[in-house]
Amino acid sequence: MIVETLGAIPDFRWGAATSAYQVEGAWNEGGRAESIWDVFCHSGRALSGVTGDVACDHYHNWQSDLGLVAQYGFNTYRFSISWTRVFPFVNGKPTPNQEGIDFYKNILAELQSRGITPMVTMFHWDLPKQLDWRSPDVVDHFQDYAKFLLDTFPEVKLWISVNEPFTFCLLGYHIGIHAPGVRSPYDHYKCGHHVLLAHAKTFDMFQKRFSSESGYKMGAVLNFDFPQPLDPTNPEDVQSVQANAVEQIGWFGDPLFFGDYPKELRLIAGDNLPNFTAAEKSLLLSGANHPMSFYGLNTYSGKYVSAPDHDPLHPFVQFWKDGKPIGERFISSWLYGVPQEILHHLRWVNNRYRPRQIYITENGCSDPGRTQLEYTVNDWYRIAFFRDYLANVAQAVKEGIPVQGYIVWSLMDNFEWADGYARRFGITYVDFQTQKRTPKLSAFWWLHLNERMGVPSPTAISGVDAAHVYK
Ligand code: PNW
Repeated sequence: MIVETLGAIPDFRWGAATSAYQVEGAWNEGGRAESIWDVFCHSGRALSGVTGDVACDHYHNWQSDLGLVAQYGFNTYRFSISWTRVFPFVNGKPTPNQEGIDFYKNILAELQSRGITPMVTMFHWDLPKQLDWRSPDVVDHFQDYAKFLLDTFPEVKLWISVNEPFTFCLLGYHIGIHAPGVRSPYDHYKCGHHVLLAHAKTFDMFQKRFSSESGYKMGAVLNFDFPQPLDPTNPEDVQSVQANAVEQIGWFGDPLFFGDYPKELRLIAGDNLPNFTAAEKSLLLSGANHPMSFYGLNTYSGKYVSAPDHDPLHPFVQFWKDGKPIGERFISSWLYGVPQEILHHLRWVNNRYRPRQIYITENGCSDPGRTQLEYTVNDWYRIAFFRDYLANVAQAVKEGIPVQGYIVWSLMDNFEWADGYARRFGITYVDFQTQKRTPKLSAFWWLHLNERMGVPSPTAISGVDAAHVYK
């Protein structure tokens, strides 16, 4: 069903993803300035005090890393641009940095020569250390940066404004386990407010510049792990599923598609949830209910929700029931494989917002246990994860949901934020001592699937072709 259904969709994007801070390293090379993640890690706040200073050293290995994308048969590569590499603050003023620009120009040229479409994220969490998402001036800074990117990289047609605001606002400004490490009761709402305005202003600028026929598209990436009611016969537990989706997806989706926050979120957050001015509301609505060319959907796990206090608005989240986990357990504490959640998730987003198109911009898993090479390269569990999630994506497509792409997280093992290097999401194993890359079994599976799917084979250059990975 996967091949018949998804393989039949014209111009479907099959890809693998990375993000700048997680793979590049070279934190102080080529005129790159510091981001909030440099500051956070240098103060020892990621797991075991590790940093992204070197990570996968992709800054020096980019060419062979792009070779992997081609070898695995993908037609799309999703990556992010490091804001502080291309547009750092110099003497207090954001200034283009030619060396940084050249780094991405080379990547884009290589992708083009291999026939791989770039999908570029403007912001994947590495904010310049001079900025703070709680402060209103970040909105104009983001827009200036976005305009600079559109001017500088006209060869990129698929853009993502922001990646997972739910995660970086919550973990960065409320729970404090991500940069900038702020622990506060309500600051995540300020962060979210400015992210929403930053996307809306940027998309408005984008739409005025590129007609919908031009092939240029911009989306925002929202993430959620769709729950099941702990007790499906209890109406309050059932209601808490809806409440949880509204509070997490609706926090961002409702202002963008409907012009304001969901009323449920206001009930929870009260005056701590900022208000949009009339001008901001009309900006939000100026997209005529289409505030993005595509909805970028990231998803990983399942979970149970319940309303033990008879209050579905404050659901209780758990992963176990009757002594059994909800799905296959992975080493990331929040990750349980529940393939049908992606179908429920897609249905919910499609019913509520009717986006023009949906790209699954991230889906994947870490390992169930041991992370040594001998064990993890035989990642049959990752193959099963992809297979079962994709079957549910195919079902969504059969139901008429406009899914237009599926991007694997991740092309290779990398710096997994607060979890450092102890969680490996790659389809390529990375030895962080030697920087050697080893394709995992799942990479071979993807090559096979991409071939069966009829994904046009990306051009092999430098004498490297798909057969190379079998050696
Ligand atoms: C996403 N959580 O992050 C990001 O977009 C990626 O950069 C990341 O590597 C990937 O998912 C895997 O984690 C998340 O704690 C980070 O629930 C943490 C959480 C969720 C998503």
